Amino acid sequence: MTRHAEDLIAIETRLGAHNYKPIDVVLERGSGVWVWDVEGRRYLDCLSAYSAVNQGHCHPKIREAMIAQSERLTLTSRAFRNDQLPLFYEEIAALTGSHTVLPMNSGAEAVETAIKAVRKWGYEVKGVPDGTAEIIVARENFHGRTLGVVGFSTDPDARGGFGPFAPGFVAVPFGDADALEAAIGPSTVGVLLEPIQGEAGTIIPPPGYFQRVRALCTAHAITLVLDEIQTGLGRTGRLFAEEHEGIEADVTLVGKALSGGFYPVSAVLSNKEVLGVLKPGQHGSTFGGNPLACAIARAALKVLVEEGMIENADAMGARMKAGLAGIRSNLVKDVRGRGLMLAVELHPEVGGARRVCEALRERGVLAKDTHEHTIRLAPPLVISEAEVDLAVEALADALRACA
Ligand code: IF1
Repeated sequence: MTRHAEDLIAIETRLGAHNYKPIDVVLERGSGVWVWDVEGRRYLDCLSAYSAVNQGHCHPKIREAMIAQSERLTLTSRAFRNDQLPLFYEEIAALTGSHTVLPMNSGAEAVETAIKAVRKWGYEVKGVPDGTAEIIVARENFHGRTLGVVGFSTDPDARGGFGPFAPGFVAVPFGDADALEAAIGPSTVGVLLEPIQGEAGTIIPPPGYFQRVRALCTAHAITLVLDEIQTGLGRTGRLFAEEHEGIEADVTLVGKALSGGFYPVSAVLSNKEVLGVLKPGQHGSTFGGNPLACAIARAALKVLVEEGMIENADAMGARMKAGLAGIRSNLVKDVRGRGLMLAVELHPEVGGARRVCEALRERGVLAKDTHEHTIRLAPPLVISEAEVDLAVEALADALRACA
């Protein structure tokens, strides 16, 4: 007996914690850029699970790798070695030019790992007095939901009611290199930034910002950590968003699309100096680096590169951005983004991006509002020209309906 959407939603409402307010579409199947709800309606997914399914839903080659590995070995813990982890290391290091890799599961865990490593590096290598390490972050940041991470959020919803929090973080306006410079002190060990702020509304910093941040970090012996959990792995039309800025981070965080959406896999990519401070017993995770995760991540990276998804994101992103910019609607205030990480910001008096997302859903396109006035558009990187045009037309029509 199949259960209807209303029944399933009612169960969720009755039994689940209400820490989300999803659009009321109950999905049961996905393939490439398409997802289907329990009533058999098809939608073009323009969220990609917040960029975790860059490779498209249920990519057959990743699925194959997952099934094959699940028939052999799934979990050993790091008490023993497994035959997939070294190959994952080898392949991700070659692809990204990293010297040391530390595998975790969720994005927030990768962020926590980086904070721990950078602090320890600060004490042991930089020589900062014990217990004083400071990390500079950006206002309106989003790096996950753990206590350590929400402690340096500036979003009242993300942090309100959850304190007390760990000290050692300083928040400065994103995109303002002078403010960042002014915040540097003798105990500054790290700077942690998103290359493009996602949750804040797809905020691209002014040209030259990251070049100055990079130079400041180098001059003051500060570790530059870029959270590429959302922007990385092809989303912006490059392997990493840092390439748009012509800089290289000291530590890069990846997650989400590292598994193509099959399984939580994240990693800290770094030079030897920073991750080198972690010695046996000082950090770990039961599931981090397990053979199933590694086999999935290897396949996810392979298809991303071999199937030209990064180049496609660049080309289709340009097409989509031009299409969005061409929408004639006085509701639209701004269209911005890089590659397939795009956003349409509405004039505040329109009455909310949520309404437009509901109208989009009725037109067979799924997108998510953020910060009330912004609609995020981030389809899987395998999207075609015709599908880009379809999404743009649906948005134009939804905006007409909401006008
Ligand atoms: C949710 C947002 C996106 C991230 C960056 C780390 C993490 C994320 C740059 C943590 C996670 C998510 C989590 C998801 C919503 C989502 C999100 F709207 F909240 F901001 F993508 F835009 N760094 N982002 O974007 O990774 O621990 O979740 O694996 O529902 O909270 P995680």
